[in-house]
Amino acid sequence: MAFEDNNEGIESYVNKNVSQTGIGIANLPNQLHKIVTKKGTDFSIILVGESGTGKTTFVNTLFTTELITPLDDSTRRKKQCDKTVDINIHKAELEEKNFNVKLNVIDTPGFGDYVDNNDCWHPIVDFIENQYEQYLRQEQQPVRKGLVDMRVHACLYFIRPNGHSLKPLDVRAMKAIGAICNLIPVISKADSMSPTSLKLFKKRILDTINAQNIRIYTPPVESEDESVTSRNRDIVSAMPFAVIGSSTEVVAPDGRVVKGRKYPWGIAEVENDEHCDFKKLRSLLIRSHMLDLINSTEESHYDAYRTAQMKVRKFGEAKPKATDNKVFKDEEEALRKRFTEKVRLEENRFRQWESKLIAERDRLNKDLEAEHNLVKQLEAEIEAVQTSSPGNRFNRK
Ligand SMILES: Nc1nc2c(ncn2[C@@H]2O[C@H](COP(=O)(O)OP(=O)(O)OP(=O)(O)O)[C@@H](O)[C@H]2O)c(=O)[nH]1
Ligand SMILES: [Mg+2]
Repeated sequence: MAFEDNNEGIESYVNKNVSQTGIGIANLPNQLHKIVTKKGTDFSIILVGESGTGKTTFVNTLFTTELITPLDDSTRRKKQCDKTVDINIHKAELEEKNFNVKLNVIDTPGFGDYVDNNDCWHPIVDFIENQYEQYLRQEQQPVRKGLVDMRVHACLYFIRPNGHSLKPLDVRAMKAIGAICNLIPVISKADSMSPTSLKLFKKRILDTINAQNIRIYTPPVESEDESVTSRNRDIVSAMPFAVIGSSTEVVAPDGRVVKGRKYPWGIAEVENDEHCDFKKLRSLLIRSHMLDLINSTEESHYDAYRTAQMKVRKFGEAKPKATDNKVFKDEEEALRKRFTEKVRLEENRFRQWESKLIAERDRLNKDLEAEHNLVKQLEAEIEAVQTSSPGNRFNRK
């Protein structure tokens, strides 16, 4: 049965039997002491990274099926006018040797595509927190059977293989996302770099991650089994994972048919540890550390969210809107006070100015009246002088 993808929201589950060789989820019951095999588990991965970094190709390679339809390269950047990051959820139910995984792959096309990418990771952070919130609300219901668990267990952050280091956008987005879920940095298109420059690039990225205090997922290494410990060491030492994505089969010089990319100079193999870390990342995600990703989400990230919410909310109370936020309210109140104070001061200044003007007008009016009276008086005097004068021709008869 073919997978469907849905650009508008959640779609119904599609049953899928993974290819005969399988992808390794059958190993999960060995790790899962707590999760009942029959019930299976929910597992959600979010893909973040700039357009064209190879997110879709990687996921389709990982699950050996076209889980997400890739965009046409010629139209990839045409949706820049939308100005928002899309959140597309692709659901699939994977079955392998009677073990079920309800897989949710959350794709985020549009990330970092615009001229102004300020805060473009906010919808992603909101999405992750909303899943915690929805789970929290369900947990608080009297009947908790059939909980829908869409909590994100891993965020694969795709880094463009530019050879320098993380871009400021990457640093800010990774900081915000790493603080709330298991962040796994991934260098895409490893075949576009030489082994030496890839090594240097990885080092620079790790240095930036440390310098900027970005929290990334660090898988537990120690185990009672020495071979497991050594495999885990191998996985950790490869971080940040450099991957090659390709669902195409090519023929290697020695005749093997492998997943890879064919170049005039040779073949870049997906599942070859000499060429990239695909196998290590796949192992971490769906073979060796799926349980740890699920547990750390539950015990660390979700628990931190739950604790933070319980400090500011009563039991069963809805999550406050951004505008109900106490900090926001305090700021609004302070702003209102400042505004009122400013208006009051301006009003006072205006009133003083007005009364000054009135006083000045009154003073001028009084002066005018006095001048007017003086003129009248002088006129009367002139008239008196004229009538009483002997030379006045009107007095001669
Ligand atoms: N050389 C090389 N090209 C790759 C690799 N992975 C993907 N590509 C190519 O890169 C282009 C983009 O790949 P997508 O998987 O569609 O990228 P995306 O990150 O999903 O892009 P958006 O959906 O636009 O966000 C395609 O032409 C792929 O064939 C890789 O490992 N190496
Ligand atoms: Mg894509």
